[in-house]
Amino acid sequence: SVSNNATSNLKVSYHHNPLADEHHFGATHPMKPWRLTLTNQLVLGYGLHDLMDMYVPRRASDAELADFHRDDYLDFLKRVTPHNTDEFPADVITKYNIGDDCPIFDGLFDFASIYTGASLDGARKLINNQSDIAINWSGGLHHAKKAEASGFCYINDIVLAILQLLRHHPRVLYIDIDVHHGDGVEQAFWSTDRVMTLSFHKYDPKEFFPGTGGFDDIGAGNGRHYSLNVPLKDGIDDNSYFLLFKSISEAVLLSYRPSAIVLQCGADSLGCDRLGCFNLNIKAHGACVDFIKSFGLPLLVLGGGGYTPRNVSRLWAYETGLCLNLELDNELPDSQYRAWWGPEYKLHPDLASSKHENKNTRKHLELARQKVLEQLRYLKG
Ligand code: VJV
Ligand code: CA
Ligand code: ZN
Repeated sequence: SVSNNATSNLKVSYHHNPLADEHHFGATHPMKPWRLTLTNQLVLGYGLHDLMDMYVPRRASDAELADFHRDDYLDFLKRVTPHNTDEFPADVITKYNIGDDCPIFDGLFDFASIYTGASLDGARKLINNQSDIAINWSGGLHHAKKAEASGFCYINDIVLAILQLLRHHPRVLYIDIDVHHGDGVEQAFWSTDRVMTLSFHKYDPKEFFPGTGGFDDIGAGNGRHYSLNVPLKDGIDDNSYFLLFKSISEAVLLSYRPSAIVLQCGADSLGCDRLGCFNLNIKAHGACVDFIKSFGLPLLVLGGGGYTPRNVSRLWAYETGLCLNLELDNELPDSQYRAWWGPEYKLHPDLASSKHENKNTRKHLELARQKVLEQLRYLKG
């Protein structure tokens, strides 16, 4: 069912604790951890598990979480349950931004320590040179702040993984292709030049979450010019996205010269996503991952958003294949969950025919590119 294009001598590791899949944000909440079960079904169905090191990582410890998050916030997350939420003062619930986007659900702290443990495990394998590419589809929760939940994210596994990488790497590049701005990661490294953050996202401060990530979001102090943003409009298509991504990320890699890369692969930038508004097909999203992989640097590949589970699982299985230098067969493998991918049962359905018209003019895209390249002229060293 798979065809090998090149002899892959890359060591790829896959970090997943299936207990993550069992958590529920609420019946109609768009974030569905069981999309990870669908992803794993395809990964196993295509036989990819035989080609990678498969790990079931331990939970992140309290001390590990405290490397970024504030103790009072961690204590709160650890103690709060759907049954005792009322016992906490309303201003505490508000302060930590608990609500419709970030509800209190059963096993919330467990869920957060599980997905974070997997990102930290991936970072460790990269540091020890046991992996060239480490994958954690349950991670990539880029909105969480030091002492606040935000946009379905409670613990920022990305920030914690980058902090680990910084113990061994002088410069880490963070790239975020989720349709939302990677604000939590940007904010955490706002004033350092040891992490460069680059996010591509839909930008409309009044209409689209989180409202940050304009051209002029560039960092401050030592980190000035080390936060890069590519604000986009509705409906961007495969060609314009990939060409823009390629030219910007290539320039960034050549100027910044990181020694490790963290790539957040949010699947909500695909066409037909329940919350997204882009028009990307799986191959174009994957081409971005493949392009970053071609630089041959230690690479931590993370999940993120993605609200149409059948397509999230298609994308992440396909991208797992790309990490292994494989181009997966368009015919989906058999599995007990097969009905989810009907009626076509293909890996590559047409996702571009969605309801979002392309509002990105060539002029806007060229401006976006110019604005980022301009920042690179200021880099030190
Ligand atoms: O747009 C917002 C904030 C509001 C206030 C809260 N209401 C529920 C929605 C509007 C202004 N939040 C965004 C958050 C998006 C988070 C994306 C996360 C990631 O992909 O970047 C990384 C994992 C938003 N968009 C849509 C919703 N919230 C939404 C939340 C719900 C919902 C339907 C839509 C929460 C509960 C339920 N339905 C039942
Ligand atoms: Ca993004
Ligand atoms: Zn998102």
